Amino acid sequence: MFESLGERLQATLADVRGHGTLTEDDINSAMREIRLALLEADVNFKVVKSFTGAVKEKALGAGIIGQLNPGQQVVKIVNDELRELMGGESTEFRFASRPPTVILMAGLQGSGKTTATGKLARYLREQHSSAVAVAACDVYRPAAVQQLITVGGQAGAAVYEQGTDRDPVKIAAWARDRAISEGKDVLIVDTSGRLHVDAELMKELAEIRKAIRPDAVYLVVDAMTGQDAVHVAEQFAQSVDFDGVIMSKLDGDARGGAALSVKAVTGKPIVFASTGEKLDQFERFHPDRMAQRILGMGDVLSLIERATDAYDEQQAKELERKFRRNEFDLNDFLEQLRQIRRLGPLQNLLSMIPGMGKELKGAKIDERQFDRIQAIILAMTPQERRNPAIIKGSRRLRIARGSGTNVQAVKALIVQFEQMRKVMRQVSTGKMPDLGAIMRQSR
Ligand SMILES: Nc1nc2c(ncn2[C@@H]2O[C@H](COP(=O)(O)OP(=O)(O)O)[C@@H](O)[C@H]2O)c(=O)[nH]1
Ligand SMILES: [Mg+2]
Repeated sequence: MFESLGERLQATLADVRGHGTLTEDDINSAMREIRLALLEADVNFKVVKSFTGAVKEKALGAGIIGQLNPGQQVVKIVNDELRELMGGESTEFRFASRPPTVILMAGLQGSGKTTATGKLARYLREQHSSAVAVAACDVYRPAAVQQLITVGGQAGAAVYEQGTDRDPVKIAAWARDRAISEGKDVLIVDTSGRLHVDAELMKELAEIRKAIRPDAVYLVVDAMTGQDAVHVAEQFAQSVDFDGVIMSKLDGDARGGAALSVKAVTGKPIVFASTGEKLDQFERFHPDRMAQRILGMGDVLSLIERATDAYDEQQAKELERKFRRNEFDLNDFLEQLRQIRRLGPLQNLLSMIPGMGKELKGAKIDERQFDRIQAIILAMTPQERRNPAIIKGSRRLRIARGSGTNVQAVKALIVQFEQMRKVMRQVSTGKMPDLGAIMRQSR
């Protein structure tokens, strides 16, 4: 996301940073570059104007002309202004004082509402252990109900639906009562969209809103539509109104304009960002980290947060103990693999590390290799996983068949696992492994 905007801004700022001293002309020409980069990223032109105006004013006002290291100060000013542009502070998901917290999803058809409903349900279950229900109020397309049943199920949410023959306002009210009686923490109401903002859609949303009195209305907008997304948000803000934006499809070739303009134009913050079709490609939106990401400072904070989610200290200690006693087995290994995968696609993970983004753009990580390893381990008996040394001839063949791989792959996995175990054991007992010997072995 934001690749070309990021590259252009980074190039401009690298240029500014390279100057020992800065003249007003230097700043003017940097502002021109920044303005072009933002316009090209489809940022609203009024927003661009006020943005570059603010940066310039601060840069000149900071008295940096002629000073040492003025370039870095400009980078900081741009970073701070980008953050403010996107709303400054990140917006918390707020629970109602009395459950269920009711969320109403709104947005045009295809904006990503149903997907975001599933993602938000999953997020709340994972991050807050919430009992979540989702309600199917898009009754205009039979496939929409089915889609919510699918994603809701994947997200581990209860799906409240009454098919397509009922008034969506009635379904919403029914779902709310049911969420209360079933003691749910959160109810997320998925609604139908239209291809364009129209009076009928607004009326229906207003009626649903009146019937269920949601604690928050989230507008889902498609980042790939750039300025159109912002325009849609503006229209919603004027009629139904909403509390926050879920920016979808920030992956792919989203140029960033929508994400950068929507707060300034509508006054509503982006609460969540959706970055792919999979349910776990969803995160809280942090303006500060997003600014750093655009400027290529790497989203280190985001990375750390995700890493600690999936891996707690307790487990680390337990692991170390196992290594020391040589009790680490293939079950533990499988768990480790799952932990890594829970962090999301490796490609995403790597792009968050500062300086890595560009270099890895061309590289493809073969995620299927992980699937193969998992499949092999899963095809083993518990006994074999505890003690892979017993896996010989016929067992190897059975595992290869069971996992849809071949004997070589099974063999290689076991050899590599044994080597890793040996190294980890030496490390954890304080003995330095003989790396040279390991390299020779694995050739
Ligand atoms: N690449 C990408 N696709 C998405 C994202 N969110 C939704 N989609 C896709 O966009 C299409 C429309 O999404 P859907 O949730 O059905 O939109 P709705 O009509 O608003 O409910 C589907 O094909 C989704 O898989 C996202 O963050 N990234
Ligand atoms: Mg839908």
